[in-house]
Amino acid sequence: SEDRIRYKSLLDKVTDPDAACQHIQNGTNVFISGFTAGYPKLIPQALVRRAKAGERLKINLFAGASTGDAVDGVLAEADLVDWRRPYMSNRIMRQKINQGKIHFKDDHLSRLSAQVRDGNWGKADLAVVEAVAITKKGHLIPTMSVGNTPTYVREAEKIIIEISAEPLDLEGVHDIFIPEDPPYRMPIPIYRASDRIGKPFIDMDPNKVVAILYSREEDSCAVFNEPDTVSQKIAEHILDFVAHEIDHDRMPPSLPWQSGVGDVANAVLNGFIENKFFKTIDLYSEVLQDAVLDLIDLGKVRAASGSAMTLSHKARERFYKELYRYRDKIILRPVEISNAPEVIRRLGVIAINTAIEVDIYGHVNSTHVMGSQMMNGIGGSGDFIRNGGLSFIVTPSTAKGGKISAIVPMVSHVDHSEHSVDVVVTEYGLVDTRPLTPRQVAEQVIKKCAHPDFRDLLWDYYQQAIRTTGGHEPHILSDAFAFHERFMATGDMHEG
Ligand code: 0RQ
Repeated sequence: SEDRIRYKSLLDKVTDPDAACQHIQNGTNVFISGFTAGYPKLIPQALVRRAKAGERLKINLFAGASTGDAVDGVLAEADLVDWRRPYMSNRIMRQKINQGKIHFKDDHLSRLSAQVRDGNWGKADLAVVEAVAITKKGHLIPTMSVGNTPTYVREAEKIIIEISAEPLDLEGVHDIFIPEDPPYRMPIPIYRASDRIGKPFIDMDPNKVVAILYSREEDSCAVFNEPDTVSQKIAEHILDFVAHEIDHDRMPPSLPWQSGVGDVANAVLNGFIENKFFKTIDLYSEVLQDAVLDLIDLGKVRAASGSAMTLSHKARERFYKELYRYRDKIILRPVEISNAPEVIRRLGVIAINTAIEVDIYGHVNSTHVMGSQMMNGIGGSGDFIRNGGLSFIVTPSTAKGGKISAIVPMVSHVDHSEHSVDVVVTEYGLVDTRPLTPRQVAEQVIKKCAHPDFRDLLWDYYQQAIRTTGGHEPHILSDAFAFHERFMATGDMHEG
């Protein structure tokens, strides 16, 4: 245990979860580590035990982004959460947010740490963080994510640490840098995805530590499916397009890539494996998934920068076994750095993010099903789409077994606008909107991206809008949501 807690005087803070959990009361603002991975697991379980024993309490829960069922799932189920920020992706939590039982506000992930430092989220009562070790000087070595943890640890009045059994070799993977706050902010000095600008640990005042727990719990990350044909086709369109642009000297060959969450994102990265055109790539992304390890093994990755690693169980074992080899290539940063608009713009990141629906003019809904029901949140998609050098929006052309068209006349909720989106892609094809007027975008998106089943309906709407209303982006306001209304009435966006 002394190789994990090297700051000796903290050894007597080691306790059990139920005792540590007493630092949480009704209304406590709890700021946890975790960004798809690296979240605390013992304290949430202890809270659930208290709820089950009949105690009535609710906390305000702030993380880096989504966490596992072991946090968001169990806490939501036990009605322990009043407020939750930011991004989440748990089914039960989503239900309670949509019922108005959990308060949720969706923020751009890049902005959170600064907002917390400003005090906009309320007092940072307690940070609960997972770490592989506490250094001799009392600093923290995080686990598989960084997220907002550096700021949470700096701002919190009290700190509880869950010491994980993950390999100590993780030391050196992280690059921790907290920028100054405006108006005194200096440039964030990242000029290449591979640049390291900070320290390999999170600065911590050991006097704030109130409890330390030993944990053998593991992250349970969403397992990504093997790419299906739809995802593979979308990935092919993207790689062919970028190769073509590079070939025609319209972009440099070395821009770093960001690939969002989910199956399409993984398929794009898998696409590099066989691809002959792209020899080596840089990743300046948010979450690094399984495919990154394959690409490193093939010598195809120069640097992979992100805020977290979301690995399947199998990939995680492989990563841990040969960390000494992967460690040189992988850099985990605070999310305010991985997603920093300044850096994304400077590096000219090629950004690939998934939409729920896209409209004929290229506006994007990433978050709300049928305009009302929160799915997960905007996450980092806005950070990357708005600031990337080339921004792809991808979606399968249909959802729910073909009953829903992901290309609609007007999006029922807007997260990203036509001004930020460069290229729209489905399995049927791709439209580069940059040289086109909105009317040209509409024509091409309907012809190339929409599912053949929905092309006539979309075309009729568009033609009628031109005839009746006209304008720069013709719309018939009373008809713009007919697709959605039909689905809500009949369970199908097709007509009759
Ligand atoms: O629901 O499983 O209940 O059927 O949405 O859809 O197709 O599994 O795709 O997992 O990639 O999620 C946009 C939600 C896509 C995600 C979204 C339903 C569909 C299914 C999931 P079911 P898929 P994905 C930051 C990256 C925002 C944040 C972001 C997301 C479920 O990618 O949250 O980009 N993005 N972060 O059936 C109704 C439609 C639908 C629909 C899909 N049109 N109508 N339901 N669904 N389309 C940057 C990083 O670097 C990480």
